[in-house]
Amino acid sequence: MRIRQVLSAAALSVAMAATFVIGSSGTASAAPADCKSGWVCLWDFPGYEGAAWSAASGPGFYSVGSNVQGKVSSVWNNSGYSVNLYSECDGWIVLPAGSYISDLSTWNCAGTTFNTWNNRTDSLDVY
Ligand SMILES: [Ca+2]
Repeated sequence: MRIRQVLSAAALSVAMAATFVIGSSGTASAAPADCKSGWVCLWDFPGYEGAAWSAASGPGFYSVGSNVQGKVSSVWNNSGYSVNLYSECDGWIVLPAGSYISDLSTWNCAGTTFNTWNNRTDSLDVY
């Protein structure tokens, strides 16, 4: 007995994960300018590279997006507000309007077993 299977070729369309603001993501020349005016942008990698998440709703308290949860390595505050970054580290990082940090591993994470703020940011306050 022959069992004939007809396999429809599944179209493996890979939906590119829409990375909101980063029009030129993946380029070696990533820069804070990739973060639109009015946005607070967070990236997986240092130097504003990799998966990104942003908040553009103005003042408020936000948890970082799931695509960079536990991953944030660089940040740019291109909003007109001040921003505090929070994590399990003691204290917080204050980002005045227009400021950025290209590598959070250069910031000491006190009060924990973690050495730095790299991949630690889990929420932020825009005010
Ligand atoms: Ca990271």
